[in-house]
Amino acid sequence: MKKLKLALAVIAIALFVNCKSNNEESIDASKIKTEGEAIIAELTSPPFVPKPVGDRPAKKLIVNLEIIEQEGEMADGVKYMYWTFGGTVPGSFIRTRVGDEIEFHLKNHPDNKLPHNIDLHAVTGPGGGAEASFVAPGHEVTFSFKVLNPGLFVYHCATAPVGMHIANGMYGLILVEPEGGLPKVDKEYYIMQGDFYTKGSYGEKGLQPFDMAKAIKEEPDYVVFNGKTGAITGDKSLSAKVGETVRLFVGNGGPNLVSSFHVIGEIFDKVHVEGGSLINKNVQTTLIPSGGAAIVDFKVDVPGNLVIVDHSIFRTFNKGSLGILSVTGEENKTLYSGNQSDKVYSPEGGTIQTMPGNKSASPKKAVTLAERIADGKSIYSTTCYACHQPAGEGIPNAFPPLAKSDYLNADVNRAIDIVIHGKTGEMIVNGKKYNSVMTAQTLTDEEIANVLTYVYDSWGNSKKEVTKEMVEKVRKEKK
Ligand code: HEC
Ligand SMILES: [Cu+2]
Repeated sequence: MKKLKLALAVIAIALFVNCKSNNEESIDASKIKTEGEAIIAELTSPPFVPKPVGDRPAKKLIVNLEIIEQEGEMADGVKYMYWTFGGTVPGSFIRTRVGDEIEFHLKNHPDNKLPHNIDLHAVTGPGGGAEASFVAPGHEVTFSFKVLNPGLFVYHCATAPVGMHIANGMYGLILVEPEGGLPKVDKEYYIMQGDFYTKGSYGEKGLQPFDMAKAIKEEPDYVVFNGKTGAITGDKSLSAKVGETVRLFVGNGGPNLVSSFHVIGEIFDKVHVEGGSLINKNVQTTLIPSGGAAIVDFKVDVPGNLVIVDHSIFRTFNKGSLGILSVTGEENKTLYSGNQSDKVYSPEGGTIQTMPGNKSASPKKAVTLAERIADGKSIYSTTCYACHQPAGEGIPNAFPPLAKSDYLNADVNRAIDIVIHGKTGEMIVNGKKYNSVMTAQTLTDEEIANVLTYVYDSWGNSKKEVTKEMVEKVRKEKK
């Protein structure tokens, strides 16, 4: 009997402690009083976010958001008529804290053609504000709400046809920080995924109208971060230094697709699952529903380009959902060594012993030019062709052509360097702009010589022979 009582007491204490740790959630935010003068909310364009709220008290916060319908560029040479909150896709980032009273001014620019409104998922009230905020071109509406729940929330237009307004870019994020703010980090960025439906297929030039039939079938031509391909690559890449903590506020505007959000070469230390208060740790890929969000925190420990993707990976390589977080700083060979050794693997037990690191013992040494080309062809068909295509024709806007490539033919050392080290950033091949990522190829110098000789010998290229010595030289010069 005594034992039973003791057990019950332990359970009771455990429950009590448990309740206490969830206390943060049970504060009645509707009772938080605002203090001092009203302030005007700082709004930012992606990929930037306003300053953290820190320990400021709850306030009356005035948000001025302007709707602008304007033509923009979806991809190189591909124009699209975007409908925006604040002139960008996603719309301006709004940062608040629990208990703030928001006085929301929604302005519809007089040059716009259509009425719009806003549904903020952070609003407790009918339509998330949509009913109160319906606004015609040349008008401004005002409505107010108190933010009660901490978290990262999507806002979007909810004017009929709702799907079309969202598909044209009318979404963004509003962050409600808890009392005292989120834990401090070194870098914060704003990313939002969206799917787009155009009359022409991926990469087709000119002004592309919205395609309702494709939207209904949920077959987008573009799946992108921040409204267009390449919005966060090349010189627009996100950046951080080794040792810094990074926080990404990630939203998914949809209208249709769910995002399998992943950063290649990183593990999320912390994820606010679905943008709420539940924290998951040590996450590889986090699912972000359409109309949902997540906050992901991680520390960057080694330098390099981290590739931000929707891991439904055809979207990344063929529809545009690719971004870069460029990390600079000191290498740490204990955390990541890079390629340490690449030697001949012979399951039957080879008779030729290979010295570690001595790549010249590769048995595939070509003697004649014909042998070099034959070996290069087989390397090409296993290593390069998935991206550059069987006849070197490439894929428009994704992978540049190697066939009759002016870029390739102009500079052999540059081509060797690209195959050794990979390449990212803008390049122009045969008059077309590419801004993507080619991963470094782990090939021996001999193999690189052979595959490039094959490429130079094929498809109307300039018929150069690339030798192992040439590759070695580039490897030494461009470490
Ligand atoms: C994962 C896809 C991928 C693979 C595999 C790949 N490449 Fe690339 N390659 C690219 C991309 C993307 C670019 C453009 C990079 C940029 O935009 O900065 C590129 C650019 C190039 C260029 C310069 C541009 C041009 O068209 O002349 C050469 C040369 C090249 N690659 C050769 C190769 C060779 C040879 C191989 C095989 C050993 C190979 N690539 C494998 C994706 C790939
Ligand atoms: Cu709208």
